[in-house]
Amino acid sequence: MAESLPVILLTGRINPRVREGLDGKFEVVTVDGDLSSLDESVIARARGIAGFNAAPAELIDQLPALEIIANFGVGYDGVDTAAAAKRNIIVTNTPDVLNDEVADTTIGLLLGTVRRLYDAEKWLRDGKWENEGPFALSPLSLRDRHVGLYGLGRIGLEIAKRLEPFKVKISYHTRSERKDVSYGYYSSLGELATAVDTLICIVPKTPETHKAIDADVLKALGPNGVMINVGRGWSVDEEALEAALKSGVIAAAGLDVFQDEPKVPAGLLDAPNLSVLPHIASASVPTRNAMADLVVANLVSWFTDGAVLTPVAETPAKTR
Ligand code: NAP
Ligand code: 8YV
Repeated sequence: MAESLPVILLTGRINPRVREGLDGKFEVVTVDGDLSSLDESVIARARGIAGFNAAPAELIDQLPALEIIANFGVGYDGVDTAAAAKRNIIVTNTPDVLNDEVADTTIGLLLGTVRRLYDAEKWLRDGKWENEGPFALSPLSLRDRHVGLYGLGRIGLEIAKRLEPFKVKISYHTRSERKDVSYGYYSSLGELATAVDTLICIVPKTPETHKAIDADVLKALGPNGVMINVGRGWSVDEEALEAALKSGVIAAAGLDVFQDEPKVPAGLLDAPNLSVLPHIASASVPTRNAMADLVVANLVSWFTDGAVLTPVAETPAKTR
Protein backbone atom coordinates (compact mmCIF):
# COMPACT_ATOMS: atom_id res chain seq x y z
CA MET A 1 0.00 0.00 0.00
CA ALA A 2 1.31 3.50 -0.87
CA GLU A 3 2.51 5.54 2.12
CA SER A 4 -0.08 8.15 3.14
CA LEU A 5 0.77 11.83 2.83
CA PRO A 6 1.64 13.74 6.05
CA VAL A 7 -1.37 15.52 7.52
CA ILE A 8 -1.01 19.30 7.77
CA LEU A 9 -3.62 21.36 9.64
CA LEU A 10 -4.37 24.82 8.28
CA THR A 11 -5.36 27.05 11.18
CA GLY A 12 -6.60 30.61 11.28
CA ARG A 13 -7.09 33.13 8.50
CA ILE A 14 -4.21 31.94 6.35
CA ASN A 15 -3.40 33.10 2.82
CA PRO A 16 -4.99 30.72 0.21
CA ARG A 17 -1.65 30.37 -1.57
CA VAL A 18 -0.43 28.27 1.37
CA ARG A 19 -3.11 25.69 0.66
CA GLU A 20 -2.37 25.79 -3.08
CA GLY A 21 1.30 25.12 -2.36
CA LEU A 22 0.57 22.23 0.01
CA ASP A 23 -2.16 20.45 -1.97
CA GLY A 24 -0.89 17.27 -3.61
CA LYS A 25 2.15 17.08 -1.35
CA PHE A 26 0.24 16.74 1.93
CA GLU A 27 -3.18 15.76 3.23
CA VAL A 28 -4.34 19.27 4.04
CA VAL A 29 -7.11 19.73 6.62
CA THR A 30 -8.63 23.10 7.40
CA VAL A 31 -9.38 23.71 11.07
CA ASP A 32 -12.37 25.94 11.62
CA GLY A 33 -12.13 27.11 15.25
CA ASP A 34 -11.07 24.29 17.58
CA LEU A 35 -10.29 20.66 16.76
CA SER A 36 -13.74 19.37 17.76
CA SER A 37 -14.94 19.19 14.14
CA LEU A 38 -12.02 16.94 13.13
CA ASP A 39 -11.98 13.17 12.90
CA GLU A 40 -10.02 11.48 15.74
CA SER A 41 -7.72 9.81 13.22
CA VAL A 42 -6.83 13.17 11.62
CA ILE A 43 -5.96 14.60 15.04
CA ALA A 44 -3.82 11.53 15.80
CA ARG A 45 -1.99 11.77 12.46
CA ALA A 46 -1.47 15.55 12.19
CA ARG A 47 2.28 16.11 11.79
CA GLY A 48 2.31 19.79 10.85
CA ILE A 49 0.47 23.07 11.34
CA ALA A 50 0.47 25.94 8.86
CA GLY A 51 -0.97 28.76 10.90
CA PHE A 52 -1.54 32.44 11.29
CA ASN A 53 0.15 33.27 14.58
CA ALA A 54 -2.17 31.12 16.70
CA ALA A 55 -0.79 27.89 18.15
CA PRO A 56 -1.39 27.94 21.91
CA ALA A 57 -0.27 25.11 24.18
CA GLU A 58 -3.84 23.73 24.30
CA LEU A 59 -3.72 23.14 20.54
CA ILE A 60 -0.17 21.75 20.53
CA ASP A 61 -0.96 19.39 23.42
CA GLN A 62 -3.88 17.83 21.55
CA LEU A 63 -1.70 16.74 18.62
CA PRO A 64 0.45 13.74 19.59
CA ALA A 65 2.22 13.38 16.21
CA LEU A 66 2.99 17.08 15.71
CA GLU A 67 6.51 17.79 14.41
CA ILE A 68 6.41 21.30 12.96
CA ILE A 69 4.47 24.58 13.24
CA ALA A 70 5.05 26.79 10.19
CA ASN A 71 3.89 30.29 11.07
CA PHE A 72 2.63 32.73 8.45
CA GLY A 73 4.31 35.94 9.64
CA VAL A 74 7.67 36.93 11.05
CA GLY A 75 6.09 37.68 14.44
CA TYR A 76 5.18 34.40 16.14
CA ASP A 77 4.02 35.70 19.52
CA GLY A 78 0.81 33.66 19.19
CA VAL A 79 2.74 30.40 18.99
CA ASP A 80 3.60 28.84 22.34
CA THR A 81 7.24 28.14 21.55
CA ALA A 82 7.92 26.84 25.08
CA ALA A 83 5.21 24.18 24.67
CA ALA A 84 6.61 23.35 21.22
CA ALA A 85 10.23 23.16 22.42
CA LYS A 86 9.23 20.88 25.31
CA ARG A 87 7.97 18.35 22.76
CA ASN A 88 10.87 18.93 20.36
CA ILE A 89 8.45 20.45 17.83
CA ILE A 90 10.11 22.89 15.45
CA VAL A 91 8.59 26.35 14.81
CA THR A 92 9.33 28.36 11.67
CA ASN A 93 8.39 31.93 10.70
CA THR A 94 8.69 34.13 7.60
CA PRO A 95 11.61 36.53 8.19
CA ASP A 96 13.25 38.81 5.60
CA VAL A 97 10.80 38.31 2.70
CA LEU A 98 8.62 41.10 4.13
CA ASN A 99 11.35 43.52 5.29
CA ASP A 100 11.11 45.86 2.30
CA GLU A 101 7.31 45.99 2.22
CA VAL A 102 7.00 46.71 5.93
CA ALA A 103 9.77 49.32 5.78
CA ASP A 104 8.16 51.02 2.75
CA THR A 105 4.79 51.12 4.52
CA THR A 106 6.41 52.55 7.64
CA ILE A 107 7.87 55.44 5.67
CA GLY A 108 4.48 56.00 4.05
CA LEU A 109 2.76 56.03 7.42
CA LEU A 110 5.37 58.38 8.86
CA LEU A 111 5.03 60.85 5.98
CA GLY A 112 1.24 60.54 5.95
CA THR A 113 1.12 61.27 9.67
CA VAL A 114 3.57 64.19 9.66
CA ARG A 115 2.21 65.89 6.51
CA ARG A 116 -1.47 64.97 7.17
CA LEU A 117 -1.77 63.31 3.76
CA TYR A 118 -4.97 61.43 4.64
CA ASP A 119 -6.74 64.61 5.81
CA ALA A 120 -5.49 66.47 2.74
CA GLU A 121 -6.92 63.84 0.38
CA LYS A 122 -10.23 63.95 2.23
CA TRP A 123 -10.24 67.75 1.88
CA LEU A 124 -9.99 67.39 -1.90
CA ARG A 125 -12.53 64.54 -2.15
CA ASP A 126 -15.03 66.45 0.03
CA GLY A 127 -14.91 69.32 -2.46
CA LYS A 128 -13.36 71.67 0.07
CA TRP A 129 -10.38 72.64 -2.09
CA GLU A 130 -12.77 73.99 -4.71
CA ASN A 131 -15.29 75.46 -2.26
CA GLU A 132 -13.20 76.61 0.69
CA GLY A 133 -9.65 76.96 -0.62
CA PRO A 134 -6.29 75.34 0.01
CA PHE A 135 -5.79 72.72 2.72
CA ALA A 136 -4.13 74.14 5.84
CA LEU A 137 -0.33 74.03 6.06
CA SER A 138 0.82 71.02 8.07
CA PRO A 139 2.19 72.19 11.42
CA LEU A 140 4.69 69.33 11.31
CA SER A 141 7.44 68.46 8.87
CA LEU A 142 10.04 65.75 8.54
CA ARG A 143 12.66 68.46 8.16
CA ASP A 144 15.29 68.50 10.92
CA ARG A 145 13.74 65.58 12.75
CA HIS A 146 15.67 63.15 14.89
CA VAL A 147 14.15 59.70 14.43
CA GLY A 148 14.59 56.99 17.05
CA LEU A 149 14.02 53.36 16.19
CA TYR A 150 12.81 51.16 19.02
CA GLY A 151 14.11 47.92 17.45
CA LEU A 152 16.82 47.72 14.79
CA GLY A 153 16.49 44.14 13.58
CA ARG A 154 15.74 42.93 10.06
CA ILE A 155 12.88 45.39 9.48
CA GLY A 156 14.16 48.22 11.67
CA LEU A 157 17.40 48.32 9.70
CA GLU A 158 15.50 48.62 6.40
CA ILE A 159 13.45 51.47 7.88
CA ALA A 160 16.66 53.21 8.97
CA LYS A 161 18.22 52.81 5.51
CA ARG A 162 15.13 54.33 3.92
CA LEU A 163 15.25 57.25 6.36
CA GLU A 164 18.83 58.18 5.41
CA PRO A 165 17.94 59.98 2.13
CA PHE A 166 15.36 62.02 4.07
CA LYS A 167 18.32 63.68 5.81
CA VAL A 168 16.98 63.08 9.30
CA LYS A 169 19.19 62.16 12.24
CA ILE A 170 18.80 58.47 13.18
CA SER A 171 19.26 56.77 16.56
CA TYR A 172 18.01 53.52 18.09
CA HIS A 173 17.47 51.44 21.17
CA THR A 174 17.83 47.67 21.32
CA ARG A 175 19.08 45.48 24.16
CA SER A 176 22.40 44.85 22.37
CA GLU A 177 24.24 47.61 20.52
CA ARG A 178 24.83 46.80 16.85
CA LYS A 179 28.47 46.98 15.72
CA ASP A 180 27.60 47.30 12.03
CA VAL A 181 25.79 50.67 12.07
CA SER A 182 26.83 54.23 12.89
CA TYR A 183 23.44 55.39 14.20
CA GLY A 184 23.41 56.72 17.76
CA TYR A 185 22.76 54.00 20.34
CA TYR A 186 20.77 54.51 23.54
CA SER A 187 20.77 51.77 26.14
CA SER A 188 17.21 52.49 27.29
CA LEU A 189 13.97 53.42 25.58
CA GLY A 190 13.52 56.35 27.96
CA GLU A 191 16.88 57.85 26.98
CA LEU A 192 16.10 57.34 23.29
CA ALA A 193 12.70 59.03 23.64
CA THR A 194 14.31 61.97 25.46
CA ALA A 195 16.89 62.42 22.69
CA VAL A 196 14.60 62.14 19.67
CA ASP A 197 11.36 63.80 18.52
CA THR A 198 10.14 60.90 16.37
CA LEU A 199 9.86 57.32 17.61
CA ILE A 200 9.27 54.25 15.42
CA CYS A 201 8.38 51.03 17.19
CA ILE A 202 9.43 47.80 15.46
CA VAL A 203 10.11 45.37 18.30
CA PRO A 204 8.47 41.95 18.78
CA LYS A 205 5.72 41.23 21.29
CA THR A 206 7.51 39.88 24.37
CA PRO A 207 6.94 40.32 28.11
CA GLU A 208 9.63 43.07 28.12
CA THR A 209 8.01 45.12 25.35
CA HIS A 210 4.52 45.19 26.92
CA LYS A 211 3.24 48.80 27.05
CA ALA A 212 6.87 49.92 26.85
CA ILE A 213 5.72 53.09 25.09
CA ASP A 214 3.88 54.51 28.08
CA ALA A 215 2.98 57.97 29.40
CA ASP A 216 6.60 58.66 30.45
CA VAL A 217 8.04 57.75 27.06
CA LEU A 218 5.43 59.89 25.29
CA LYS A 219 6.16 62.80 27.62
CA ALA A 220 9.86 62.40 26.88
CA LEU A 221 9.14 62.65 23.13
CA GLY A 222 7.66 66.06 23.79
CA PRO A 223 5.08 68.39 22.20
CA ASN A 224 6.71 68.15 18.75
CA GLY A 225 6.81 64.38 19.11
CA VAL A 226 5.57 61.83 16.58
CA MET A 227 5.14 58.16 17.44
CA ILE A 228 4.76 55.44 14.78
CA ASN A 229 3.98 51.82 15.67
CA VAL A 230 4.44 49.05 13.10
CA GLY A 231 5.55 46.35 15.57
CA ARG A 232 2.70 45.12 17.77
CA GLY A 233 -0.10 47.04 19.52
CA TRP A 234 1.02 45.29 22.71
CA SER A 235 4.03 47.63 22.94
CA VAL A 236 2.00 50.84 23.26
CA ASP A 237 -0.15 51.87 26.21
CA GLU A 238 -3.15 52.94 24.10
CA GLU A 239 -4.86 54.82 26.94
CA ALA A 240 -1.70 56.82 27.56
CA LEU A 241 -1.38 57.51 23.83
CA GLU A 242 -4.98 58.71 23.59
CA ALA A 243 -4.41 61.04 26.55
CA ALA A 244 -1.10 62.28 25.12
CA LEU A 245 -2.68 63.14 21.75
CA LYS A 246 -5.73 64.77 23.34
CA SER A 247 -3.67 66.92 25.69
CA GLY A 248 -0.87 67.81 23.25
CA VAL A 249 1.82 65.89 25.14
CA ILE A 250 2.89 64.66 21.70
CA ALA A 251 1.98 66.13 18.30
CA ALA A 252 0.90 63.11 16.25
CA ALA A 253 0.91 59.33 15.95
CA GLY A 254 0.59 56.72 13.22
CA LEU A 255 -0.47 53.16 14.02
CA ASP A 256 -0.58 50.04 11.87
CA VAL A 257 -1.08 47.72 14.85
CA PHE A 258 -3.35 47.68 17.89
CA GLN A 259 -3.67 45.94 21.22
CA ASP A 260 -6.93 44.08 20.47
CA GLU A 261 -7.13 43.80 16.67
CA PRO A 262 -9.37 44.24 14.81
CA LYS A 263 -10.99 46.27 17.58
CA VAL A 264 -9.70 49.81 17.98
CA PRO A 265 -10.94 51.82 20.99
CA ALA A 266 -13.37 54.58 19.98
CA GLY A 267 -11.61 57.00 22.34
CA LEU A 268 -8.32 56.43 20.56
CA LEU A 269 -9.91 56.96 17.15
CA ASP A 270 -11.32 60.24 18.49
CA ALA A 271 -7.86 61.55 19.28
CA PRO A 272 -6.53 64.35 17.06
CA ASN A 273 -3.56 63.95 14.73
CA LEU A 274 -3.79 60.17 14.60
CA SER A 275 -3.29 58.18 11.39
CA VAL A 276 -4.45 54.57 11.46
CA LEU A 277 -3.98 51.59 9.15
CA PRO A 278 -5.59 48.13 9.56
CA HIS A 279 -2.35 46.11 10.05
CA ILE A 280 -1.37 46.26 6.38
CA ALA A 281 2.39 46.83 6.54
CA SER A 282 3.19 43.55 4.74
CA ALA A 283 -0.15 43.28 2.97
CA SER A 284 0.67 43.44 -0.74
CA VAL A 285 0.01 40.48 -3.02
CA PRO A 286 3.72 39.97 -3.91
CA THR A 287 4.88 40.09 -0.30
CA ARG A 288 2.10 37.91 1.09
CA ASN A 289 2.82 35.44 -1.76
CA ALA A 290 6.48 35.34 -0.72
CA MET A 291 5.44 34.73 2.89
CA ALA A 292 3.06 31.94 1.82
CA ASP A 293 5.78 30.35 -0.31
CA LEU A 294 8.17 30.36 2.65
CA VAL A 295 5.58 28.66 4.86
CA VAL A 296 5.20 25.96 2.20
CA ALA A 297 8.97 25.69 1.63
CA ASN A 298 9.57 25.10 5.34
CA LEU A 299 7.00 22.30 5.45
CA VAL A 300 8.19 20.68 2.22
CA SER A 301 11.80 20.91 3.32
CA TRP A 302 11.01 19.33 6.68
CA PHE A 303 9.15 16.39 5.24
CA THR A 304 11.51 15.79 2.30
CA ASP A 305 14.99 16.73 3.60
CA GLY A 306 14.34 16.65 7.35
CA ALA A 307 15.49 20.28 7.85
CA VAL A 308 13.79 23.68 7.79
CA LEU A 309 14.80 27.00 6.23
CA THR A 310 13.79 29.55 8.87
CA PRO A 311 13.49 28.13 12.39
CA VAL A 312 12.78 30.57 15.24
CA ALA A 313 15.39 31.06 17.95
CA GLU A 314 13.43 29.14 20.60
CA THR A 315 13.39 25.94 18.52
CA PRO A 316 16.73 26.13 16.70
CA ALA A 317 17.58 24.22 13.56
CA LYS A 318 17.58 20.50 13.94
CA THR A 319 17.13 17.63 11.58
CA ARG A 320 14.33 15.14 11.59
P1 NAP B 1 13.98 41.04 14.47
O1 NAP B 1 14.89 40.99 13.29
O2 NAP B 1 14.00 39.93 15.45
O3 NAP B 1 14.27 42.42 15.22
C1 NAP B 1 13.76 42.70 16.47
C2 NAP B 1 14.48 43.93 17.02
O4 NAP B 1 13.87 44.29 18.26
C3 NAP B 1 15.96 43.69 17.29
O5 NAP B 1 16.68 44.84 16.95
C4 NAP B 1 16.01 43.44 18.79
O6 NAP B 1 17.28 43.80 19.29
C5 NAP B 1 14.91 44.38 19.25
N1 NAP B 1 14.33 44.00 20.53
C6 NAP B 1 13.74 42.83 20.87
N2 NAP B 1 13.36 42.85 22.16
C7 NAP B 1 13.70 44.07 22.63
C8 NAP B 1 13.58 44.70 23.90
N3 NAP B 1 13.01 44.08 24.93
N4 NAP B 1 14.03 45.96 24.02
C9 NAP B 1 14.61 46.60 22.99
N5 NAP B 1 14.76 46.06 21.76
C10 NAP B 1 14.31 44.81 21.60
O7 NAP B 1 12.47 41.16 14.02
P2 NAP B 1 11.88 41.82 12.69
O8 NAP B 1 11.86 40.82 11.60
O9 NAP B 1 12.55 43.13 12.46
O10 NAP B 1 10.35 42.05 13.15
C11 NAP B 1 10.07 42.80 14.30
C12 NAP B 1 8.60 42.70 14.67
O11 NAP B 1 7.83 43.50 13.80
C13 NAP B 1 7.95 41.30 14.53
O12 NAP B 1 8.23 40.50 15.64
C14 NAP B 1 6.47 41.64 14.42
O13 NAP B 1 5.88 41.65 15.68
C15 NAP B 1 6.48 43.05 13.82
N6 NAP B 1 5.95 43.06 12.44
C16 NAP B 1 4.84 43.78 12.14
C17 NAP B 1 4.37 43.80 10.84
C18 NAP B 1 3.15 44.56 10.47
O14 NAP B 1 2.44 44.12 9.57
N7 NAP B 1 2.87 45.69 11.09
C19 NAP B 1 5.03 43.09 9.84
C20 NAP B 1 6.15 42.38 10.18
C21 NAP B 1 6.63 42.37 11.48
P3 NAP B 1 17.89 43.13 20.63
O15 NAP B 1 17.62 41.67 20.54
O16 NAP B 1 19.33 43.50 20.60
O17 NAP B 1 17.17 43.79 21.76
C1 8YV C 1 1.09 40.12 9.01
C2 8YV C 1 2.98 40.57 10.67
O1 8YV C 1 0.09 40.90 9.54
O2 8YV C 1 4.69 39.15 9.90
C3 8YV C 1 4.15 39.69 10.87
O3 8YV C 1 4.59 39.56 12.04
O4 8YV C 1 2.49 41.16 11.56
C4 8YV C 1 2.40 40.73 9.29
O5 8YV C 1 3.27 40.45 8.29
C5 8YV C 1 0.78 38.74 9.42
O6 8YV C 1 1.73 38.05 10.05
C6 8YV C 1 0.26 37.92 8.26
O7 8YV C 1 -1.01 38.30 7.90
